[in-house]
Amino acid sequence: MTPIYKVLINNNTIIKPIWVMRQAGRYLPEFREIRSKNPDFIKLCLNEKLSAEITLQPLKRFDLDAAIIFSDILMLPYGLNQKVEFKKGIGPILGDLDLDSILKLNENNFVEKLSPIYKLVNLINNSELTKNKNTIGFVGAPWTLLVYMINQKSPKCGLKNDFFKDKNLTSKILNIIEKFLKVHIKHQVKNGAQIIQIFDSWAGLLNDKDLPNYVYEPTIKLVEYTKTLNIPTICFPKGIKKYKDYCETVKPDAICIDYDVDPKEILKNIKIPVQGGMDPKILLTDQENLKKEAKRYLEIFKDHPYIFNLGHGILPDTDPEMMDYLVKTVKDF
Ligand code: 1CP
Repeated sequence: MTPIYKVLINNNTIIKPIWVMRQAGRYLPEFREIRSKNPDFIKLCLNEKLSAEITLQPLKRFDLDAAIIFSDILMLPYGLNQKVEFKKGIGPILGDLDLDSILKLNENNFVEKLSPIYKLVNLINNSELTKNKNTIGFVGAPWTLLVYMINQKSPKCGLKNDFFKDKNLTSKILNIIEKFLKVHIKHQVKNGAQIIQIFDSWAGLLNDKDLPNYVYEPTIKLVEYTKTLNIPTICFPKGIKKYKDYCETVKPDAICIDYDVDPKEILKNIKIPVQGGMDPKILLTDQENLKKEAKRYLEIFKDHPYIFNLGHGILPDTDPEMMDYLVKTVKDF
């Protein structure tokens, strides 16, 4: 059994496996090299050979316990025929949403459009580099995808004023998102994804009273669906305050925590395996500080099933040497 499965399935508290969100990405010069020759990010995600190479880049450098497929949560709206572009310095820009055409879309067209992603999962799962390691597939949570699809750009500067105006429209879109997320999960699993992480990067935009409707209920359906495939889920509801409530309601196999939550509170209140937490900015400081912070998390979760990770994606300015030092620190613990 892989180290991460030991934690997720057997609740092993002795080993502390590690993988890092955005481990394949802009902090690696070998990634930037491929990226500079491939200005169209969506096309890059649909090139399974290059995506596989990118996915495996961090595994060639560091002793990580999982590969997370190089893809994006916004491949879902792309698969639903909403235009998605990534603009340098701005981020994602999405086209207008055509509900009628989305309602007419069938599963086969969607799977056909995203088929390179499923081929990518297969390539990763069959690589020598992922032996005794897990292949992690992922999706955006329904709420976070709804945010991008309706807002049409990053909500970094807030949501459109009329975001919640048409409740009928939001509920219809949520249903469509949920339906196709299940399809997307099914095909990743069919091709060898052994864990599904659900990224709810914008859960923190909601008031507590709106969490059940937009976050809990739609996510429960995905977690339950993934359970029927015998695959564990890790949920990352970034920015929420009520992690205990979330875990008791959504019941994922593990919870990924962000850097704003107090890990001691989590330890006290949460029974399921925990992942992540350390602030990615720590990797921009020095080795001594990095070791101290990494050990703080490892000490706190010493007797709890814990997968080491950061509290959000590794930052593009990170020195790969610091990542190396982090992985070694965790492995030596
Ligand atoms: O070179 C570039 O400019 C591309 C940057 C980039 C990368 C490396 C984007 C654009 N996506 C990715 C890959 C990616 N996205 C992965 C790869 C696997 C890995 O972790 O190594 C994953 C898991 C994602 C997931 C993702 N995409 C999330 C959820 C996690 C998170 O960071 O909160 C989100 C919100 C996105 C949307 C997105 N894609 C890209 C950007 C810059 C963004 C965020 C835009 C915003 O600020 O709203």
